[in-house]
Amino acid sequence: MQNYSTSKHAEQFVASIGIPMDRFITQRQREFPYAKGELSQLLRDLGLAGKVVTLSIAHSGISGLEGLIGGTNVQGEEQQKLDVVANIRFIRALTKGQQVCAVISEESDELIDTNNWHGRYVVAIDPLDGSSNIDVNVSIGTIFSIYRRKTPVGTRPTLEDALQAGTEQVAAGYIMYGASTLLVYTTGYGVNGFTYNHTLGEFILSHPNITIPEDGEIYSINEGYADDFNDGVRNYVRYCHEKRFRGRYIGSLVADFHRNMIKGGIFIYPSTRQDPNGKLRLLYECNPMAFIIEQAGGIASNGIKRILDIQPRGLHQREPLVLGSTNMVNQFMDCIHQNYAPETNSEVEFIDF
Ligand code: P6P
Repeated sequence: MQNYSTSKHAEQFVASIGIPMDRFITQRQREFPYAKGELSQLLRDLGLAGKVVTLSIAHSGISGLEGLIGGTNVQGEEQQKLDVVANIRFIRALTKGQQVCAVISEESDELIDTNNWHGRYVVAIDPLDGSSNIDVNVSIGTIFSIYRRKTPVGTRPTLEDALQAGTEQVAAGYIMYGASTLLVYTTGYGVNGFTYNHTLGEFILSHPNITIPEDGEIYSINEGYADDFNDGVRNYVRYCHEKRFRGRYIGSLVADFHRNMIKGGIFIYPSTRQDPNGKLRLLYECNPMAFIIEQAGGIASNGIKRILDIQPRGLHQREPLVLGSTNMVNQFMDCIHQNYAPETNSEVEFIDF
């Protein structure tokens, strides 16, 4: 995967604010000589589902869609009514679009076969991340990751199509449902953000070629788990206190991530007593956010490995996650490694940070 985010190539494609996402995608079709428009269609399908979910969220308080549905998902997490609605909407949009042969969803235990066996793509998705914040009107989001299938077109999709390293992503993005609905995505040629115009019913380019400041003063970590932190994490948090950095933690990954990418900052979800491998899922949370942050000029790691280099072992595999401004992540890694003796633990997949 080529990283064009900081190259001249990406700057050549900085389009003008105000153009519709459809025209932006078409203009950049030239970046994908191998594609015949399927990826563009796939991005439009995701945008369509995002428009529908925007309406569901906006009216949830008056349409009885707030609150718990009374069940749990495969993760054992309580499902909000809107979790289920969003899952249905995105799977239906991807299925009808016919570009996707399989979906990995936070809300579904197994790989979802869309019966589009001629579809050339696979999508990993968290249909509505941070949904526990719906009832208190905090920004939440959809996170997606797009891969080309590995198995032959026309055959049944398998786990080989799903368990691909993050470096194999052809696109990744999120839709944040907040003060405005914002769709941010990358295809490996920089990061661009589109604001939903309800009147036109279109996503309009509002944040061309997003780059993260290499330094920042915002740190995002749930200090409620401080007693679980190892010495390295504890030392870094102490460093942030000494520097009088600003603690900002909403408990909604998309919102914390987006703010830190725009302003500069670091997001950390370490291993905790409850989640020894970290809470966030590799395929549909860590990988897409890692692809985006690298394309914006930042870093994403699990404490020892680049997130995008991790070979997944399971659909819902969790990883510790640290990502954000280069200088801040490097300072964090210094704290972690000062408390780590690689020669005694070199075979581990990640530092238990
Ligand atoms: P905690 C939401 O449930 C989520 O998956 C992410 O959006 C968020 O960053 C994280 O969990 C918050 O977890 O344990 O701090 O409440």
